[in-house]
Amino acid sequence: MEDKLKNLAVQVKKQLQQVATLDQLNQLRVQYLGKKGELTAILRGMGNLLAEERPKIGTLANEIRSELENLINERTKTLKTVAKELQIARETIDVTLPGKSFLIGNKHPLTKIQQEIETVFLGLGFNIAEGPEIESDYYNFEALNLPKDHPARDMQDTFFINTEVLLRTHTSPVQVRTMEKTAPSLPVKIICPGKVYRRDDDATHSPMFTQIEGLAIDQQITFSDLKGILSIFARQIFGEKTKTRFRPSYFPFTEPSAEVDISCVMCKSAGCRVCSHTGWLEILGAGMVHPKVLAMSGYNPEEVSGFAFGMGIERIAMLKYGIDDLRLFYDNDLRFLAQF
Ligand code: 2NL
Repeated sequence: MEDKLKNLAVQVKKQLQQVATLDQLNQLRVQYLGKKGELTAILRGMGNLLAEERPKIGTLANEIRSELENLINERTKTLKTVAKELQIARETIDVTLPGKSFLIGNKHPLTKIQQEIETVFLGLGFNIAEGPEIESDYYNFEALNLPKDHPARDMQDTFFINTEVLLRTHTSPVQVRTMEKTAPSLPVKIICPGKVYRRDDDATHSPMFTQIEGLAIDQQITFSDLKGILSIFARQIFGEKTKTRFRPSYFPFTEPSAEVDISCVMCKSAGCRVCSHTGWLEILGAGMVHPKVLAMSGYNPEEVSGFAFGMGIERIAMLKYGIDDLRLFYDNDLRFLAQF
């Protein structure tokens, strides 16, 4: 038994010298040390030994086993290093191959237009104000001269959370909050960008859309100031040749009120499908702040006056870029978004 073990060790060491690959080495390991290997088979035969011989043979067998394991492991390491070095030596790097390009993102078209509009008004001395999207009935409606049973509330089909709390239907509540905080100081010159919510859903209406409203309050603010500011805005966003037109309209929070059109950017007023052959495109609503609205927020309508306007950013972006379906802004399809 002892001889058998020693012979086996010699045999393995000899074979180990000749091993050239990791595969061969693994075969050797299985052949001798594996579950069905030769050393394992010898150990199984120990049952037939005399009791007094067993410890000696057992110790020897374990010694040989660990010696062989160590030798095989060492050889594995060496072979792996050699293999790696060979691979590195063979590998050549082609420095003329084009690099891996990766996709650089761009601003969402709505963000882009919003920032362009903000830049125009910042240049005209306005500040940016923000406020909550979940509002009270008071700030969204009451303070804007829209009492509870006012029929004009129907113009804005609203998501109510309960009878007093709702998703804001416009960013006017931010302006009301700003007036409350500022009064009786003057002036107030702010724009309020942000998400608003109305129960609407088709190619030109979304239950969530983005609005920018503007408000200017001071002594002797007139309708001429409104016309001047909005004409500059239209020219800066749609091009220097853009004309503006003010039509009478109605909003409960302004008096008088107007709807503002620009000369059609598609056909330069020649008449086309986009402007329904009128030569004009409606871009926003505006007016002089209603005296009741001024009074409710802490200003004396006998002493101060102001103008206000509101526009949908989606609509401005659709007209500027010639987009016919508003839902494209929210689909997150890169084929659309990467164009801006
Ligand atoms: C539109 C029209 C408008 C206002 C918004 C406003 C705000 C205050 C007081 C008075 Cl605090 N007015 N905002 C005024 C006129 C029109 O929006 O078509 N928006 C999409």
